[in-house]
Amino acid sequence: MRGSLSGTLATMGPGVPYLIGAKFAYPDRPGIALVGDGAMQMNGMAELITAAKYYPEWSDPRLVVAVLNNHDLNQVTWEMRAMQGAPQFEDSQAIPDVRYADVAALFGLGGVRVERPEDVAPAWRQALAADRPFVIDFRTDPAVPPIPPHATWDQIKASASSVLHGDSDRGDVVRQGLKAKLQDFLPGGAG
Ligand SMILES: Cc1ncc(C[n+]2csc(CCOP(=O)(O)OP(=O)(O)O)c2C)c(N)n1
Ligand SMILES: [Mg+2]
Repeated sequence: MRGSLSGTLATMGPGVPYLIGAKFAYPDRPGIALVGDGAMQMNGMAELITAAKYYPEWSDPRLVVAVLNNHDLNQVTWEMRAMQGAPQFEDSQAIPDVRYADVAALFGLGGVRVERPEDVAPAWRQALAADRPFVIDFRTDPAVPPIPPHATWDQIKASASSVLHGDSDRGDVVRQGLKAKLQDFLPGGAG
């Protein structure tokens, strides 16, 4: 299995185009893109038109786009919390909900919206059984910290300070942060 990532600059937008490129290189294999909702709004939705145009040429038509729909430019929200102790600045960070599965349907593709944990596995099964490109719209929680377990003391201190400075998500941030820390100590946890 091969993965590609525009990692050094965390570039938004390559996910769906990279996947379309991968499908031209390996038209006989299924391909999956994991994309943020901000990136999906930036160019991913338009690239679905490209996928719709070319998939009939691929021997395996499976191209799955999984959108992590947290209504937020979340990596930067967390960067501001961890580096500057700044509470979420909604005017620049919040982005609107879009029904990505409905957009896929508009282009003649498959799609489903997932709002409950028990619907995650069935959605993947549906996407991987589809006879055409498929979009899974996962509603996700912007309060789950993407910070790895080896966060530095300064980053932890700055994140805590953003909560004290009135972050609009502060209750959820504290709850999700504690949950992640507890999982470190449980058998099978990430720790
Ligand atoms: C083209 C581009 N524009 C802006 C940025 C700065 N940036 C990095 S991550 C990010 C937010 C990404 O939001 P989203 O796609 O919704 O993913 P999330 O972090 O919420 O999972 C931004 C604005 C970037 N890396 N690349
Ligand atoms: Mg997002």
